[in-house]
Amino acid sequence: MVSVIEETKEQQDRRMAWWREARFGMMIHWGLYSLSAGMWKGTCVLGNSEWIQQRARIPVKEYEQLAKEFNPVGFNAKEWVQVAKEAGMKWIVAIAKHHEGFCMFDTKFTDYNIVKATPFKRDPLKELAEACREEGIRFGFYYSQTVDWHHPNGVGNRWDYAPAKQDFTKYLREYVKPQLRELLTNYGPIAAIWFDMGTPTSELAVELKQFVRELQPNTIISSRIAANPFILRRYRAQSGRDIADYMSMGDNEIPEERIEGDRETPDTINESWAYKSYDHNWKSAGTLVQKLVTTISRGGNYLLNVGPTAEGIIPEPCVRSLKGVGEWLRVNGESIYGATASPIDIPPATPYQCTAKGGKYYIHIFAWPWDRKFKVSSVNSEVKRVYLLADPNHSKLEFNQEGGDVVISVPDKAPDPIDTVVVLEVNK
Ligand code: JFZ
Repeated sequence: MVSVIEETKEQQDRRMAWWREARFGMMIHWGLYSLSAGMWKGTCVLGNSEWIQQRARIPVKEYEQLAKEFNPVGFNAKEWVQVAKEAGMKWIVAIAKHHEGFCMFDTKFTDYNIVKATPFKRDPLKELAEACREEGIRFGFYYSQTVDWHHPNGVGNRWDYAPAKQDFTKYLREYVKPQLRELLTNYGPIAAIWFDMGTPTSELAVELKQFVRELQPNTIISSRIAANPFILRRYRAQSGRDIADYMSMGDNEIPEERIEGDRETPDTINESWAYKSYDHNWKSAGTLVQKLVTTISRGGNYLLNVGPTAEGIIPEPCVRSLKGVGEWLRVNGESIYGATASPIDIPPATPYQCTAKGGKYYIHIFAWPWDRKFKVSSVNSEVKRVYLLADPNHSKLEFNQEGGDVVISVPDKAPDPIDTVVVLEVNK
């Protein structure tokens, strides 16, 4: 049994402080699958486009040919970081290696990488890490530590390799760990590592965590280092929470109610993580703001994904929606950054959410009352003052509190139809 570097709660709280303040981050799914974009030999392949090799059982020899065509001349790390910054996002998690096994960084441990195998010959992870540092955005990466459809000892490719002949421990110790040493040595401070789909044994998961801690003690690790959400769901197996720094929800999963502890919801803007040429089901800025607020109101961070094209362009509908989220956050960011889960009970399907910080309850109104009277229930503190967050003068709104019910006199029209924030200053 590998011994783990023990850490006190105070030490972990110090390490998690930026993450608990940040609340809203960007994930970037980009790889050879961005070139196939959900199509193979002219046929649509259903599901997440980053899963196309598995969905279409594409032999490695065939799939590898994509690298020869991958040349994202439109890629500009500064522009991507600017999109995140203007959206109000505080950290970026970019794909280093996804299940396809193709490495989006310069590595000595395989030639199946963007510098050696493509006409592009640049290291986008290096450029993104640099651009993030310049803009004060924290940088992290996604690394598929178990599922690898290219590597002979990786998990998941049963159409080229016979599982019985595969040696996962050899793959982890002679390939994964050496690559993690490159990633945790050559790209500056790594704020977070997003492992995925779990590690076959908790011993190996602990070994991996120990290895990361030795190289970068402050890096934040998600529960998908140990837990495979699919298996987790079926067998209620160990959650990986004890090995990791926070619990990763399932994809696009926002909990129905408030849950204690550090957790994160990864979400897509359309219905695929990677670029999918025919998936135009883009979420609007309004929908994204309400999902962000609801996630935080229930105790989580919101990690929102973009899937750039093979040319290196973030699709315009994504940029537009993210711009709208940024505009809302420039007015209402106080109710999000560093805010905690709702201190008041909010039954599901209630047209408002609540976040809290420093003796203030931020009531996020998604549906404005027709009668200028807005009621908030289960307010478990005495309310001293009520005002609109967007009102620079914070002029007080009339209200009446009877027990836990607070009825507020609000303006005729909603100052913000997406989410108007009314602040309740309460006695602690
Ligand atoms: C995984 C990846 O397979 C997928 O390609 C993407 O990278 C996503 C962020 O993570 O997919 C999952 C992982 C977990 C669940 C669903 C999809 N889950 O818990 O339901």
